[in-house]
Amino acid sequence: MYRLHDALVSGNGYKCRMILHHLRIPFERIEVDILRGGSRTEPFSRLNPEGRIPVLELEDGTTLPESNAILCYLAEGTPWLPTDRLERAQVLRWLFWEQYSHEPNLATVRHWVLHPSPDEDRSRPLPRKRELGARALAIMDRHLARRVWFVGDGPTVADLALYAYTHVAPEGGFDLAPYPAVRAWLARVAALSGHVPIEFADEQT
Ligand SMILES: N[C@@H](CCC(=O)N[C@@H](CS)C(=O)NCC(=O)O)C(=O)O
Repeated sequence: MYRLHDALVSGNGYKCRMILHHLRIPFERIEVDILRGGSRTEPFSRLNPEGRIPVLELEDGTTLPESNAILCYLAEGTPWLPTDRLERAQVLRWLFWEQYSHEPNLATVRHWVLHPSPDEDRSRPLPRKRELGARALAIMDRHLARRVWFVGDGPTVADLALYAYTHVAPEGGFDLAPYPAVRAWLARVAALSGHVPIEFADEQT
């Protein structure tokens, strides 16, 4: 059975929980206390030298870090990852974009707001992060204005990857009111059968 090294607060972990539930894949979930350095230990560095969750551990002990790589691995051979060359490349385009232009702004601001640090002054980088986060939401809104899903005719891992930190963006102070297409798409993703909320801890066994 798969093991997912995970943290319920994490949107990156949530992406993996979502696809596992959608595909009804049994897994064991291991909660890592990332807020107290639980992923920065020597034993954990053998799972992921980067010291971060999520990490998917296969039955033979092979480990796969990086949420979007985990999404692709699990979705292979299912409609969640298209086989058509261009559609698959478009999915990858949104997964790479999420990691470069979306998550570093929306997820980081949410983390800073929910878990203020006494040791780090984040007031200087915060306005720029907010600006870039709003820009990412505007790009999504424009893309979704005439589309139901990010790529093709059905939901793919691109939708799951982008849903994870978009739906909790208000926790970081982002107002979704100016992005009606994003709000309608969030509702569509949440209405999919097999969808689970972010802090849903149950495993599939
Ligand atoms: N690019 C990675 C980012 C993973 C990441 O940032 N993980 C965070 C939780 S969302 C973490 O483990 N933080 C704990 C730490 O850095 O010590 C992915 O998409 O999986």
